[in-house]
Order: sequence, then C-alpha cells, then structure tokens
Amino acid sequence: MIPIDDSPIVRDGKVLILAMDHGLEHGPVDFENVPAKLDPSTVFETATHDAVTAMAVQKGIAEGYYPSYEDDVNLLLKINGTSNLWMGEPDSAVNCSVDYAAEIGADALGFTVYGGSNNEIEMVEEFRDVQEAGREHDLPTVMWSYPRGQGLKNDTKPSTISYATRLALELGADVAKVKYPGSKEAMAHAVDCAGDMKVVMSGGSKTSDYEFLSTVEAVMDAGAKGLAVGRNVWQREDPTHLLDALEKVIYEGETADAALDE
Ligand code: FBP
Repeated sequence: MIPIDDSPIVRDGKVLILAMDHGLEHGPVDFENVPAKLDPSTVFETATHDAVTAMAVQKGIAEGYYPSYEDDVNLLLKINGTSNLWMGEPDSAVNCSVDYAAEIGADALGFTVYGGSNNEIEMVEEFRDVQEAGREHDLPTVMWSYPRGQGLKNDTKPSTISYATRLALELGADVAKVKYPGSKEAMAHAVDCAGDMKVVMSGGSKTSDYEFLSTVEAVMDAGAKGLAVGRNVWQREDPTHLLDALEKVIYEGETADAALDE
C-alpha cells in the first residue's frame, strides 16, 4: 500500500477531483444549459489544468475517452453509481470491478456509501471488497460518504457530516468526500472526526465565483484537503478562470478575494 501522499491524485497533500458522473447520477438535465459539455472530451480537456489532480468518471466514459487523455489526466474510476430514474432507499450499483479499473488505467477508485440507508449493510460490504482490492493494486479509495435515507431528513447537518467522515475513516477510505455542513466550525469538527484521513468537500449546484471560492476558503481553513467538484466547474462558461482561482485557494492558501483579484 503506497502512502496516500505519494498517489498521483494528491498534489502537495491536497486533492482537486473534477467529477463528471452526473449523466448517470442526475441524468442529462445537468447539461441543459451547457449542451457542449455532453461531450466528455470537453471536460477531460478541462481536467488537464494543473490544479486538477484527478477526473472522476464512470466506466463507460473512461473506456471511451480516457485513452486520449491518459498522459495528461489522472483517472479516478467510480466503481458504483445510480440513476435518478428509480425511487427507493438510496443504493448504488457496483458496475465495475477493481481489476478492470486497474486494467483501463485508474489511479484511484471512487465509491459511494449511503450511510443510514436501509441498504447500508450491503453497501459497506461492497466497499470492503473494493477497498481491499484497491490495496492489492496500490489504488487509493475515495469514499463519496453521503448519509441519506428515510431516517435522515437533513443530509448536511453538522452531526451527519461528522458521522460521514468518521464512518469513512473507520471503513478504511483514503479520502472522504462530504457535503458542506454549513459552517467552517462544523467542517473543522468533521475534519477532526476523520483523524489523519483526508476530507474534501463535494461541490454542489452552481453558485457565483465568489460564493463558491469563499466556501472553499472556509473549508481549507477548517483543515480539509480540497475539493471534488463537478457542476461548479464545468457548468461555467470559463472553467479555466475558476480553476486558476481554485489553484490559489487550495494549493497556495490565498483568500477568495485575493484569488479573484489577480
Ligand atoms: P457536484 O460538484 O456537481 O455536486 O458533483 C459532485 C457529485 O458527487 C458527483 O460526483 C455526483 O454526480 C453528484 O455530486 C451527486 O450529487 P447528489 O447525489 O447530491 O445529487
């Protein structure tokens, strides 16, 4: 097992994952205002920015598009995923094996666990298989740690997000991707609950440059190690401009104001 800080998905201890699995998770609706982005090549192109340490996609997108970018982009292969087409307790189908992920060039694995769902037991058992197979291939595992389900009415409240980071630590994730719990203090507690495992914030729906960068600044001040973001980058007309600013806030410790002023 290689130390997480030696993984290609980590730069100076930090992580910036560009996620593009929304076509499965949400459906084409996320591309309505940016139809050009339906072509995954456009987002792989964005992921060649130095600030991005990995691009997170599902198997089909990796098979079809990653070969053209393997020299310039690190691949985080999402091992499970679910669509918005069905109703029921949160669950996510395992749709790729770790062996196959390694074969197509993955540098890391991504796996969603819906703690609190009626399907939690099965999801955690599936995570065990993925995490242990990842160790054999020297592939770190990023957990999309998203407590949700009929017993959880608010999936971003501070105690839920702290539980999400702790759960990821206990189950052996290398990085936990969690929603923003609403304040720097709550995020700091969630980071404390994660021990020395890295915590990154999940981007969420698109907001203004300033609002988004200010939240990222707060998250970094709270001790988080970066971001896993999709819509807030690739739904923008100029994703490079935001990535330039994110690079300053995440790797250089600049404020949102300073990063946007330059
Ligand atoms: P965003 O930054 O666009 O929120 O993307 C992060 C992500 O985790 C994606 O990987 C995933 O498709 C999506 O959010 C799922 O979000 P949710 O389950 O909350 O709708």
